[in-house]
Amino acid sequence: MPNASARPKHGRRTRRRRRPDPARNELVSSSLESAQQCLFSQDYGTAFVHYLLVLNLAPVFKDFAKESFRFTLFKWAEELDSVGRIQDLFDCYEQALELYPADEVILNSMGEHLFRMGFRDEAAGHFHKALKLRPDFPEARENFYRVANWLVERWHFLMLNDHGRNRKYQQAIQKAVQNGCNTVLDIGTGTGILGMCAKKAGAAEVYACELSKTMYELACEVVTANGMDGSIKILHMKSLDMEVPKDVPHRVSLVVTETVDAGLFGEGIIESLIHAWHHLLLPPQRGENEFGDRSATGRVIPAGATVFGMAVECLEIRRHHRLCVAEVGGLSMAAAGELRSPVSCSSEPDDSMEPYTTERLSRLPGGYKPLTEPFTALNIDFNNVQELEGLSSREVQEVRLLVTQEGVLDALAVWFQLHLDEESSLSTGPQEDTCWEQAIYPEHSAKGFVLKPGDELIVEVSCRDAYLRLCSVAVLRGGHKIPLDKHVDSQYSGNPNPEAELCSALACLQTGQSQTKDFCVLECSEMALLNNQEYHLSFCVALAKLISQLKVKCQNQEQESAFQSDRAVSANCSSMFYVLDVSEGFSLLSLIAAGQGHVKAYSSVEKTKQQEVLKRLARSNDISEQHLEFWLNHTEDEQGMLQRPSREKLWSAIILDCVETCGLIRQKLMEKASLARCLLEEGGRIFPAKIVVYGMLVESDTLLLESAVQGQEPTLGFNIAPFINQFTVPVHVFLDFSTLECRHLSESVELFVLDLMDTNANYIHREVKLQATSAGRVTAIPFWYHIYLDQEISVSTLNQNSHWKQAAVVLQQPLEVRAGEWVRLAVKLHKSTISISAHIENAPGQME
Ligand code: 44T
Repeated sequence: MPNASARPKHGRRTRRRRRPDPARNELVSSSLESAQQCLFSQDYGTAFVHYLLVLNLAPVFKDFAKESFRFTLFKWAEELDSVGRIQDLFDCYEQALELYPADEVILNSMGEHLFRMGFRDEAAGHFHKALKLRPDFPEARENFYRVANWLVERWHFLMLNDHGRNRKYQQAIQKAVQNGCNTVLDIGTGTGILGMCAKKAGAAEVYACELSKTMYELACEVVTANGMDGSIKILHMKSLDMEVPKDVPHRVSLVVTETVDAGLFGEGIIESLIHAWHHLLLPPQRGENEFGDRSATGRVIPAGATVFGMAVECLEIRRHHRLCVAEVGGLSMAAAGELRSPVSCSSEPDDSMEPYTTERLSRLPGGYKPLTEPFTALNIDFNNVQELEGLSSREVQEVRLLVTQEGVLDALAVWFQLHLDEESSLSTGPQEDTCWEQAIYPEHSAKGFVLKPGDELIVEVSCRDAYLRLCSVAVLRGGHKIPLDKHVDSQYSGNPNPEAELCSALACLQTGQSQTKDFCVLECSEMALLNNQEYHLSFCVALAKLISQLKVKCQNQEQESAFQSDRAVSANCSSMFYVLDVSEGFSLLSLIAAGQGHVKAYSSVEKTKQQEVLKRLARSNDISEQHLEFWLNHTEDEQGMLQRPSREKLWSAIILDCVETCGLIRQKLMEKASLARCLLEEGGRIFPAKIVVYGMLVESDTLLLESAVQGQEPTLGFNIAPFINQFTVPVHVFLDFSTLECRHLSESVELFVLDLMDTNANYIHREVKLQATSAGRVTAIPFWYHIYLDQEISVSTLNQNSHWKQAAVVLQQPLEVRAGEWVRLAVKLHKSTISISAHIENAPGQME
């Protein structure tokens, strides 16, 4: 990775006064002149090299040349980016930062490149640095807010606000230290809290490691602020890379860790503990009082865990992981082939698949129905290294679950109890009042399989690649075994038609496809979008309306010109209308457009498998393949995306994807809309035409707990909040407003209108007054959108079947309101980021 902090070492030599050197001065001034000339003639690469030479030889020019140098850098980087010279691009930024290590504009811009390349952590670090250098730098602030979630994940706030969890860990650590565990290692220390607990409990030596750079730096700050910087040694490394005596002088008697995710093993706790037992911990205690001297043995907090599972019916999970509809926007989906979400734990291992996703079951819209009693999937002793090592080689275990309620098998939900020691444990179960989410293993293969009371569900439990895997394989009903997975079917029960099996295997060999992987993967949000019939129907109707209007217009024009010129006109109306769909990811809208007739539609779907699905659907829905093109197959790079088709034709409609699944307006939406408008034929339209943003005043403690460490009380007596709260962001995303625990303090109100057909009509700042309907503390303003395809047809991102989540502005200071009181909201839109501040309106105001 580019190392932006590399700085030239300023030795004594640079401080000594230089004697005038005419040759050098000559070189500097001629290079400076060349740099300016090259800049003028837009030869940015050469200009950049000249500037580098000038500024390295004559740092006195740094102030003078700063603006032009930055401009040159950004232009040159753009060019390098467009031709894919990524390493060169980052090399240039590094050279620039060596010259200007504290230049927030360069840092921010490098962050943007890093982000686009997928280096989110590094990007976030750059934005953070830029913002520290200039806190009022709006671009860096906006970028930082967009990525802060990656730097310091939101669950840190939840965990620090979870007093029950904090206290239990503290007590367990205290007890262990009092019982003789004198040397402690905190693996994955986060803010440093567990390490500090050990020190406070009286441990003689405390070590901590943390692999995230940001968290490591944060832990150092926190430990220093609590006066423990001399007594806790924090290492920025993965525990797996630690060695005795290089990193820790000798083996320790206690490892404390909370490196567990909702699926228990996702943060690599098994691997970390196996390594710790082999390299970092004293040998475990074997039996009671064998050695008498407890300090010579090692142990782990938590001591172990029990994992539970349960089969559930849940529509919300179903619509994010399986295709549930037979028809979408007038298209039959029968020929789509198998579509899967990227979360799968099926019998074929596939690295691109995550075995589980996470949800807080209690907050799922529409709730869930347990179909079985909870069962114990696994018991694991963290103090037994043989058991830890045996996990991955352990046989697949088959568990039989008695079905207690009738319902569709949609997923297996998993949670666990973390046994801190013999006495105390934490539970992440769906019924508990904790911050924990549950792991969800969605069901793919058993499309809509209805379980009945008395059935037995056979679940395979295994541990592969250090993940716990759960897979429903079959149902026992009335003495018969009904397999749930067709691959399992052919593997275990023998195929009833071996000839067909052979043919299909041969076909796969010829096409180079693996037989078992012949499905198309869609993101969960893409799957939910496919299942959203209302959305597609709205587009279908709006598109049909537009095309018929354009046809009428065309006919009128034809008649008119025929009348005027009194001769046959080359009939244009029978020719095509062009529709471009620039939706992100998988979208059926181009196909829906093509289905209108006389439409040639261009899709932006990039992935080959997804293109194949669209082609199959075109064929099966009697849409000529010639009416569907893949736009990105025609253009070299993304920048060419919004160009007109090669022939002299303008677009009749351009479909823009304007709201991200997380609930925010897409970045650069307005720029795209302006560009798109220039490419429309007369009477052509952009879909959507406008977006109206709605919001509401709410009181929600849940949102506060996710946004910052709350309250004035120090956390377990430690001063942590001010440090981690630097990473608070004002806008929360991926909310489910329908299940958010909150009190509504006002009606919903129109906050903002974004007109995409006339961007000049947009304001960037608006004041909205609204009346509190009841008394309370306004802590947040959730917002959502009505997306108007035309004057009449709109879709709301708040709909029950929406693939969109909602976002909310969390106020820095809660605002106390009385019923009937007026609140003034200042709503700002900077680029595509909404910010809102709220004030009590003293004199009763009028609605705008
Ligand atoms: N999320 C829980 C996971 N680490 C919690 O870098 C529960 C999620 C969650 N450092 C909603 C609610 C909740 N060596 O900072 C991280 C990580 C670090 C290591 C050094 C290692 N081998 C590791 C492994 C991980 O440990 C920290 C905590 S891990 C995740 C904990 C509230 N959504």
